[in-house]
Amino acid sequence: MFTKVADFAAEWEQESAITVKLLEALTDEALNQRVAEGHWTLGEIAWHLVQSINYMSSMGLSFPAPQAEQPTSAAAIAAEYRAISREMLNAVMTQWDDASLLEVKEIAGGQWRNGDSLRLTITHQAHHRGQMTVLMRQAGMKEIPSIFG
Ligand code: NI
Repeated sequence: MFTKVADFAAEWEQESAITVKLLEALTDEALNQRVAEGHWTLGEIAWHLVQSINYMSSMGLSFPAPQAEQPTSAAAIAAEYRAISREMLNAVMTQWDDASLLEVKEIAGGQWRNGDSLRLTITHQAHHRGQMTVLMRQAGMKEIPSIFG
């Protein structure tokens, strides 16, 4: 978990920049690539990344929500991500201090310290980025940014 806002801020800057790179490489054609019949499309996973950041508002952070509907273009999803990832970071830096990270919130029946939630936000995003790069290959995309080499 994170115990210092500054540590989260530094890591979020790096991690969200990687996600931006990936989302900006997405093509509209690739958005419909599915994991498997009945499972998410690449576009849905990309949009899920935006919405999962918005979920941080349930930890008591206040920042603007993304648009309600999933955008139809890859560029619009990337733009929503760029906005909300910046807004969330700004909210953490201005509305929380290091002590806030130790506060516990009840989420889905579990007890979560805010510092745990911030850590999970980063891990969760990395998990879905991995899915996205596979789907981007399956969609025939040639230009896929390298993530961690
Ligand atoms: Ni998820």
